[in-house]
Amino acid sequence: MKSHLARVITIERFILDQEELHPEATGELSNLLYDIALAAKIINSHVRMAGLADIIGSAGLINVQGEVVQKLDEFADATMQHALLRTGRVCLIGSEEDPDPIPTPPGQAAGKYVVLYDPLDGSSNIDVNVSIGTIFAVHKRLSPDGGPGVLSDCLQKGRDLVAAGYVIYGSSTMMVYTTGQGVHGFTYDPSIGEFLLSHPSITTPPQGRYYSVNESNFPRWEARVQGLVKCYKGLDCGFQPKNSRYIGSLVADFHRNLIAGGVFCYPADTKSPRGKLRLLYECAPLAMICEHAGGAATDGRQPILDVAPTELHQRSPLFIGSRDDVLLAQEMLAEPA
Ligand code: P6P
Repeated sequence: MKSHLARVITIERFILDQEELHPEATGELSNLLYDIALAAKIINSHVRMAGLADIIGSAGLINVQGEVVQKLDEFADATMQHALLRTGRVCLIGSEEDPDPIPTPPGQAAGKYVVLYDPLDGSSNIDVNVSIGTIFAVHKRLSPDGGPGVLSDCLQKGRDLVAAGYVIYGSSTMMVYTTGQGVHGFTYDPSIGEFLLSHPSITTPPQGRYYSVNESNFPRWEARVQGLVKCYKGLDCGFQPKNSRYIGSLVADFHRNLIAGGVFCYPADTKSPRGKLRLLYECAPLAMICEHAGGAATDGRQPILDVAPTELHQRSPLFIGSRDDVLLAQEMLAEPA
């Protein structure tokens, strides 16, 4: 029977094909992306078991599993560390779970990359079976090769990222990444343990169907933000009303808007004056992906990718998604208060 299947391309094959477009490439970034894909497979296997851990644990079959579930985000962090620190490809990693950057272990050569990540964002949603995600950002080190990485290697603008991506553990598990050559999505096939190319060259619609924001924060927003959200609702501005979709898990909200079109907002408010989300390993990598898919991302004053970081865990307001919807935010928030 003639197969109508398109050519099956694994993420490893795709990364290699992309590398061949760059004769100057050494293959180190390719190997780093493999390392992250492997970590994603391991994290995925534990996320998928999370719901069963109590049952298995109570049967005494896998006590460790139960412990893993209580601390699944710590497990994800440890998995990313094990996948990255002993490869000779990174000199430093920065994790949402750790107050300071983590250097390569003694005796391990320090590589030329820095990886910043949130190992399991939205982990508070695990117990209610809501999609969660891993987000990662890759910079080239600025400090001299061979020596230990330093904090300033982490504090680089998103515009200088060499790669960014996320894994969404949803109805299926997907890995989406960019190295600046388009945004590509891979769906995990557990029967063969491979991420298969399912969404080549993702582009996001210039205007979105959805707006995503935690409306309970409305009283704490400044008036311009309140006005912007009313516009998204089709009030006061004559714009087509958007549907509200808010999952409360950044990667899930971002991914839906990337594919279907939409804008996600986490503004600053009186409780979180610099916003809630983290610049280096949440806002910046998603902003790189979004811009390379034709979208945009701002903190309300400037593009997220142009923000100069000063702290590893600094927060930022975030408006990200379909280009026209984000540009409206930039226009309305730039107006005098
Ligand atoms: P709120 C999850 O805790 C998270 O960090 C993001 O994944 C999500 O977008 C945001 O917080 C939700 O925050 O205040 O609306 O519950």
